[in-house]
Amino acid sequence: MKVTYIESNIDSRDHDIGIVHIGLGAFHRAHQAVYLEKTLKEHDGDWMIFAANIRSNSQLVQQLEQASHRYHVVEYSDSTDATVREIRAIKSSIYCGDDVERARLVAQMAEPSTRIITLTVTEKGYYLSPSTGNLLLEHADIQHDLLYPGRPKSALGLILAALKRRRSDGTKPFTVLSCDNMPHNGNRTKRAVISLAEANDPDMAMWIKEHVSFPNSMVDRIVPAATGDDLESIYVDTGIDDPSVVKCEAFSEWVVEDDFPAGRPQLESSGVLMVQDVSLYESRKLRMLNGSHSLLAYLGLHAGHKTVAQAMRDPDIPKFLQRYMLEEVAPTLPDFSKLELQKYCKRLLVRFENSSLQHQLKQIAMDGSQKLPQRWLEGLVELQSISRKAPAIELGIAGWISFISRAQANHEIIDDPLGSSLAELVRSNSASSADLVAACLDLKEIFPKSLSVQTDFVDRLITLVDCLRSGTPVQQMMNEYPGNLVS
Ligand code: CS2
Repeated sequence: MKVTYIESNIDSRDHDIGIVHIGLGAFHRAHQAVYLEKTLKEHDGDWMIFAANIRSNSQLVQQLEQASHRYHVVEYSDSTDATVREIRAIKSSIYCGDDVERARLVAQMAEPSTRIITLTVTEKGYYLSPSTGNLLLEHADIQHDLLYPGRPKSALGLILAALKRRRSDGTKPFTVLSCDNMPHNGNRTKRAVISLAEANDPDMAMWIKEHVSFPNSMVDRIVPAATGDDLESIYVDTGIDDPSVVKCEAFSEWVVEDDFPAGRPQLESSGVLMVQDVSLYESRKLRMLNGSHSLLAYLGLHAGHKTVAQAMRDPDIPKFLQRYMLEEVAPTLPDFSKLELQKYCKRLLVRFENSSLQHQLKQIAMDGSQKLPQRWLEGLVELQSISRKAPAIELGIAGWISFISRAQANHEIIDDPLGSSLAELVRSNSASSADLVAACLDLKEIFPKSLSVQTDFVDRLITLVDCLRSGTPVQQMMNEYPGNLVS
């Protein structure tokens, strides 16, 4: 393997903290922190990161502390080339396992020098109904933050507490930048924070509406969760022995709406695209990349594959993905030319083939209830409104239904915030595919009502679920559907 090593030249004594990040996972370390690393290499400025984990992983924080927050990102172009980057953009980190640590985090967020809060808390960390985008006021974590606004646990509650502090201190608000895979992620975060405030402090809600900016952004880099085996193979490939190392693909993209009243780092210099409106980039990425990923996950697992690259070696799968992207996503993206989308699709297929990543399909299959609406369902409704068929999306939905049904039958935990209700739903309806499909489509949190009343659509889904559950090879279904299998 040809390895290129890029050293960091950041001296943390030269830069103060300007960004508080919540969600110190692999994605943050391999995406935003790399952009900041590149920016700080070229420009002065107090834009180092204070990174917090509010859910899990005290071990990572300890490891980073022991290494003075120096870690490595290994970018694999393919199986022959890798670039190792030394990263020092994170100045400090915290694991918020209790109220004392959370108070420390809020204090850092309330510091006048903190001008941006960034988030990678995954879709479920926003406590929004995936289908309507409304705040889940009944959720236990939100109930907790409503009852104890001075001791919040959720990212939303922490942001609200810090904004209140800044307001009463007379400090200008920070900008809140969501870096999660949701459509209009900034607007959604704004709605979530304002809804939380409205529930017990309407005046504060109004203040946020008027004064706080929540730009939308599109983030893209494939960063699989690292396992023990990965650490071993990274060591073999690159000689890097670092417990906090992250591996990812070479490709990276970040498109951000340029609305940072409190100031921002010169992110353009590191390749970030600063734009007025991110929505085009966002739908293309969510539907083409993430939509294909979810197809790979549910149908690839069904076909017996474990990783994305393995599934891509199954000749029927890339052909099917290409059809999905060009025939079922492209018509919903009229602002891009056919050629642009063909190129984007081709590039994605190459990215998925990267066998060094060992990207587990199981990881992508997680949290389906949070992902399906923006990846497939919004597009599906748009296709239906222009009378276009969506066989790949329909097979994908059937794949998800059979995935949860298989998991329940095998007594596996369905890794999803709705996991226990999904398991219960499968338990009560598994005798008949028709009942199972009806009960799934009835899940208002996920599926728009318009779907469950279309008898043709429902019938096709029942047939597909039946075939998957009775062992019809998924490759055969990809090739036959919609031609022969159902009319
Ligand atoms: C993946 C994403 O796990 C998933 O759901 O689809 O994490 C994907 O790898 C990234 O969005 C790529 O930018």
